[in-house]
Amino acid sequence: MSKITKVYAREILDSRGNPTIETAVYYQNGFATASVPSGSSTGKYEAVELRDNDPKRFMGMGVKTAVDNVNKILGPAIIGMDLEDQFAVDKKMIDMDGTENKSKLGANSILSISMAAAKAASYAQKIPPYLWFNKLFTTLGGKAKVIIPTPILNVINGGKHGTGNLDFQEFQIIPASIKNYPEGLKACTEVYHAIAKVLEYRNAIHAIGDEGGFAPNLYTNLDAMEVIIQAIKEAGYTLQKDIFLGLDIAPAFFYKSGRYQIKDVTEHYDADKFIDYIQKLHDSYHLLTLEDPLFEDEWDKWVKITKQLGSEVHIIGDDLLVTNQKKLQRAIDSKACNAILVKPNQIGSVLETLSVVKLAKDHSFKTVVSHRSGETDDYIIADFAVGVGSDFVKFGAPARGERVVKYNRLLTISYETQGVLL
Ligand code: 2PG
Ligand code: MG
Repeated sequence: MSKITKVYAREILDSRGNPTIETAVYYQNGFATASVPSGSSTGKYEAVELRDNDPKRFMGMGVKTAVDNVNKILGPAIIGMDLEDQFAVDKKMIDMDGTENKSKLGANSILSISMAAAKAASYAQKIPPYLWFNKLFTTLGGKAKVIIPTPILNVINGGKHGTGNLDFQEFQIIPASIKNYPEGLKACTEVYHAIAKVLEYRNAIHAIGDEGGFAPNLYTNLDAMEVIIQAIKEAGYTLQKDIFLGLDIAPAFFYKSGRYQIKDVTEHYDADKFIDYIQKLHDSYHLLTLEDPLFEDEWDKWVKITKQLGSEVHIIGDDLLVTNQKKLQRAIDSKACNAILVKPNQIGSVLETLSVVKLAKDHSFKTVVSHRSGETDDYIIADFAVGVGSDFVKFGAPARGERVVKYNRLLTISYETQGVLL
């Protein structure tokens, strides 16, 4: 047993230059830190990320209140607790907050301690964090093999993460799951570089968006799909053999007055017509994954699209489910989707994130452990994903430090689990 001896938080910056929280959890012989990411295309029902809203600091984006909540309220309350009793530590903090959405003490405050505690517990036991997450998951009754998930790489950034002229948020490539992880990552990275060349050739600006993917000045979503297909060919790979396509539609960006308003067509679609449009898109591009195809409140229409496409495509609920067990249960009961995006900061603790993954797996939902668009250089979600045996991970493009640190962590784990020491 290792006792928690000290907890200390501070304000740091995320990849967008906004403040976020980093917390160190100490035990007798050491400490570990964890930092919390932040979304921009957030789901309406996510747990609350506490911001100071003080216009004099960081345009209101400061997190000093969250830092104080750790240093003055949550930290002191868990000192002396057993570091290896993650669930007791998490439950204590959840109870202290006492709200459904962590609006009192903040999901960012609670998660920063929760993740740092998990990391510290693995250090204390001299095992890698992914093995510790695996043990925690098994203790909850979950079944998971320690495997490297298949990466979903976001190579073209539109919607809120791009420059604004592509409606869909993420245009993704996914290596075939038969490829081992280093091979798959290599193939997707080569395609990423080929996209830059294709965009250059087309005279399209190829600046980088929030998640490291290109944010080109193309005008239609279909143009972006075609650019990727050309790049796959030019990099020497075959679509649907080596590389598959995925999308995060994230319609909150273009869903206005109850209509889906995309630039590809002049008509403003209702949900039924938008489903027809997506069906055609799938007929042409054979999507492997489709995240948030519809707005998060149109549950009935989610049921319809899953009935229509769910046997061929992983229909992933992100803003729909916000890593929330109750919402996931509703999706399981109503068959509103068949896969879940898992973002620890949407719910705010390791315990609740593990529980969501368990519920998903118990009902054969695919899982995708995901970063946020505002990230830090913390790699811990890579270990989490391996530990729970997630089917997929989504960490952005194979570029920018805060994204590659997670892909590189998976490389380290994949060598380590094959017995190759670095
Ligand atoms: C998403 C995420 C991550 P954000 O919608 O899936 O890619 O974006 O972190 O801005 O919510
Ligand atoms: Mg999403």
